[in-house]
Order: sequence, then structure tokens, then C-alpha cells
Amino acid sequence: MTLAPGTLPGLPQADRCLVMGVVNVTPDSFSDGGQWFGTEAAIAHGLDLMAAGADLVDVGGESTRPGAQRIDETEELRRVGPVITELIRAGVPVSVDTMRARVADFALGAGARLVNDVSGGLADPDMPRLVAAAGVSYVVVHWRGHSRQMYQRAVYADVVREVRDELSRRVDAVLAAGVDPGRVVIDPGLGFGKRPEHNWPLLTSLGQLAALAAGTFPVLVGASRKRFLGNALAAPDGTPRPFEDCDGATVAITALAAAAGAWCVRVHQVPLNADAVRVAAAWRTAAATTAAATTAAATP
Ligand code: PMM
Repeated sequence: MTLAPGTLPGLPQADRCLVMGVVNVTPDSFSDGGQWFGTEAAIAHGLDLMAAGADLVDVGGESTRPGAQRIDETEELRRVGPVITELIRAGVPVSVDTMRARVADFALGAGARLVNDVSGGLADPDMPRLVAAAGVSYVVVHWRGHSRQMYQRAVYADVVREVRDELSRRVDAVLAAGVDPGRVVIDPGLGFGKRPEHNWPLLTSLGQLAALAAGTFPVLVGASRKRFLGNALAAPDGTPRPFEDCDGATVAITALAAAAGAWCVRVHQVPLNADAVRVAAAWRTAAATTAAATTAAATP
């Protein structure tokens, strides 16, 4: 099926896929751990991402890299609180990347516009009710468990069908908790309980993943710098490409996902991805115009 990017109330609007820049206020994230761990560095990075063309900035304080240990709520709040407050004060549209309702509550109180919950509401049962009460948008990510168990649970017979069915159940649950269906975004959760070979069929099936029992939802894609890209670009001896050399691959995924109708891409490096979503928009427009002209020419 064809997917259209769609628009969500209260979030930046554009006639193209949006670009979400990532600020990981962590010492140990897979792709940029430690780079923006200090409050001042993280704030400056968020501002830089906006200046480089991001539509919104996603701020997170807990690493979800495979095997990562959880931090406690106080530490998570200590990391992200001042960064979120300051970016919002500077006029940046902020998304909070958290699995904890209390952290989301703080961020929403400060003016965050989107809750990005990589557990899809499974890690903290209070999260869907909180999002519903706040009336904000909610990214429901496909997830099968915390980082410690991530790979044990990465077993699928039909990854697209299973991820879609599990996402569908999560979306039903968050709607039952009162979340507005017009504010739900779904995300296949690339790398979350998935081995490299699971991510590709999910990427080529965004339209199928978006069409759930409760309706068709906008899709967010978070492929940036993930390990499966390093594997795809491995050296002849099989050595994976280091993540910091995978930005070209990320841009390629951005172009393909945006051309397929993704609503937003979550990326660590903004400028080339901001170009890619514009190219994809021109591509989609030309494809639609050509298809309409072909249909008109074939109509007697
Ligand atoms: N991936 C990471 C963190 N947050 N959020 C969404 N919605 N989708 C993702 O794929 C996603 C996410 C892990 O990536 P990082 O630690 O390398 O930034």
C-alpha cells in the first residue's frame, strides 16, 4: 500500500518527511555516546541541529544500546531536564525520548510536544494515560524488552507480520488508555529486539506496518548509524563499517523511507538528511503527477 507522510497537530508541518535531530545526553549511546553528555554541550548540539535544518529535536537520557544497564529515574531527569528546559526556552520543538512517565511528565510540563517511547508503553504502564491526559503526540515503537534481553527475543518466523501484529496490539492499548488516534505515530523499532537481517524487510514494508487494525498511522524511521548499516557496508573481510562512517548509508535510508511516505526520520547528522527528504518530496510529487497523467491519457 502507499503511505502518505500526514500531519500531526502541535508538531511542525511540512509537505515532506520531517527530520528529527537526536541529542543523546548519555555517556554510552551506541552512535554518539559521551559526545553530548554535559548539559551545555547537549544544549549547544540541539541548537546546532536546528540551525542545520532539523524540524524538531529528540532529547534522551537513557542509552538503549544492546546490553545497556538501566539508569534510575532521578539520573535520567538530571541528564535531560535542563537540556529540555533550555531548548524549549530557545523555541526548539522538543520530543522527549523516554520510557518513563515521570520523565515524560516533566518534559511535557516544560513544553515538549511529542513523547517518543521506545517501549511503546510497555516499560511504564502509566505512560499511555499520561500522554492521553496531556493531549500530545506519541511515538509507539515496536519493542520486546529492555536492552539486557534484546537479542534473546529477536526471534521471528515472519518479522513483518509479527511486528505489525504486536504494534497493532500496542496501538489498541494506547487508544484504550485515551490517546487521540490522530496523535499516534508508529515506529518499527529498528534494532530493538531485531537482528540486522530483520531490519531490512521492515524498511521495505512501511506501508504494511502502518496499516493497523485501528487505522493507518504516520511512521517514524530510526535507522541512523545503526549496526545493520555497518554490516551492509562491511569490508571484504567482513569487518563492519564503524558507525561514524555510516552517515551516507543513513542518508540513503532517509531518501528511500521518505520516498515511501515516512512521516519522520530520526537522525544524528542533519544536513544531508534534510536534503534527502526534500529530494524525496520532489520524487513523490513527480511520481504522483506522472501517474495521474498516465491515467488521464488512458481514459477514453
Ligand atoms: N532508536 C534509538 C533511540 N530512540 N526512538 C525511535 N522512535 N526510534 C528509534 O529507532 C530509536 C529511538 C537508539 O538509537 P541511538 O541510541 O543510536 O540514538
